Amino acid sequence: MKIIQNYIDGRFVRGSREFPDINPADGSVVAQVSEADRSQVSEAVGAATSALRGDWGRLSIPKRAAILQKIADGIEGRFQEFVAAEVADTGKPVSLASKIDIPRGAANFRAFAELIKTAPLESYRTELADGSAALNYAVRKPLGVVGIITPWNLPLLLLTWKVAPALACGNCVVVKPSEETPGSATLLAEVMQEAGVPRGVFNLVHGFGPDSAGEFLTSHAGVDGFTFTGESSTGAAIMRTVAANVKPVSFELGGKNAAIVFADCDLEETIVGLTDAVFMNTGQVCLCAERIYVERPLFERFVLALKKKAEGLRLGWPTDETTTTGPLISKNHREKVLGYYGLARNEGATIVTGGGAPHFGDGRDTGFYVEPTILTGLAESARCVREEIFGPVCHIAPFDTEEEAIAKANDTKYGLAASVWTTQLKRGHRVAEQLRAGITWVNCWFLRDLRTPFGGMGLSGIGREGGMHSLNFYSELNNICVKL
Ligand code: NAD
Ligand code: 6OD
Repeated sequence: MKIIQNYIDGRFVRGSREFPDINPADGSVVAQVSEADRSQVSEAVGAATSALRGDWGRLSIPKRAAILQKIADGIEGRFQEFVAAEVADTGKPVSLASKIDIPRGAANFRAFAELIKTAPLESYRTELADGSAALNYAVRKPLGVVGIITPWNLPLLLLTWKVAPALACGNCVVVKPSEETPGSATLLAEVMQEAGVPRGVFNLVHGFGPDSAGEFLTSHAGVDGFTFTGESSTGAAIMRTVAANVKPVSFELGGKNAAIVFADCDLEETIVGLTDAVFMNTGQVCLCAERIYVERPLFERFVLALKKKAEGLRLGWPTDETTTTGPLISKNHREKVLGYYGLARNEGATIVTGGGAPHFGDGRDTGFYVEPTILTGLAESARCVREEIFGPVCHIAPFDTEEEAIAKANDTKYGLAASVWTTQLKRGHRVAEQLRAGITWVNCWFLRDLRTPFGGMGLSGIGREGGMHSLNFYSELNNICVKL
């Protein structure tokens, strides 16, 4: 059986224990994963620290950018291997991994290779009372050793979203991917080696969170800053741990995202967009819309149209090109999502479609599939309307006024993403500005420009990444003041 190893100081190494990497499509074991113990995590931090003191931190920006481009070339050169690793670990359809996950893995490196070359820095001429002056200017230094902890839903996309800007800024990293999805991160380590990234610059440790590689990393005083994507409750736990060493954090956390659909929308475009927004990646994208508010005159038509789309999704083997919807990530997550389907019934929901688990009569029955599900009729106070489910499910409710829709959309402790669907230009802008979300899309969803700020309010996160926001998080800006 294949052993997925850690990558520390430029070498692939076994850990002290192994755990299985499970294929969610049928529950089979893909590989054994070597779990890094506390001393190996420490070794990884030590290797990163030495590399930082070596040439990497001082490498010129054009040279660093060229290495980032080589990493992107490496991902593209081994595209099918990355797709296969992602599909085996997550169960996501091969079409999705090929269209979104792996291309974005390469694009993240290309984007930050370009951005770092043109990143502006502040400077001020300061006029003094005696008629003389001083020149203040900022210089960008690496933050240092960066700890990167990522989830399972978009493994390569989310990991490279952090590794690329961190390396662009001259940092060295210790990365801990989700225990559910170790494959693409390990392939990336191979690409790093092939691209000539010096040893110690990129280190990879496998394992779990508490009392494992995740916590060993966050409690290590030698790490200069942490960036994390995952559940809000995990973010809170990490924050408690890193507080002991007073380290900066950047957190991209959960969401309970709303979509507002006005009766004047282009219905066909809206249904296509929201089918993606609800069901893409089996609803396991932090930006997915789990609450849809539809203006009353359109409500019945909208529900029927989305139902038709949901029932047209093809739940299949992830490796089948025609599959649109794969399994959930794990047995535990399937139990959680099915638990919410049961709760929705108890809370008085009408199940418009779905609400259970499919039966295939083949190997997929030992996988972690659930039915795409649409709910209506719940009170805004229902747990299914308030809590992040992270599955292929949404609740649709009618509204009568713009103000009511905005108030309902904003009535959440989260604040990650929202979307507005209307053909009235002014209304689109007006509503978008009032929504409490890190990103609001108008007549689209998950359309990304990597230069823009990305992050969440409230329980959805701390800080912003993307473009200059990433470069600033992964840098220390030193101000130099010269008396002229
Ligand atoms: P998770 O929080 O369970 O795990 C994420 C990572 O944290 C994993 O690598 C895990 O091993 C590690 N971890 C867990 N406990 C830890 C601890 N105490 N110390 C250190 N590390 C620890 O999240 P998940 O289930 O993998 O992902 C799903 C969640 O992620 C959802 O809530 C989703 O909304 C969120 N998410 C948010 C974004 C965003 O950009 N805002 C993107 C993707 C996913
Ligand atoms: O597109 C991105 O940069 C990003 N961070 C997406 C997050 C998706 C959450 O599952």
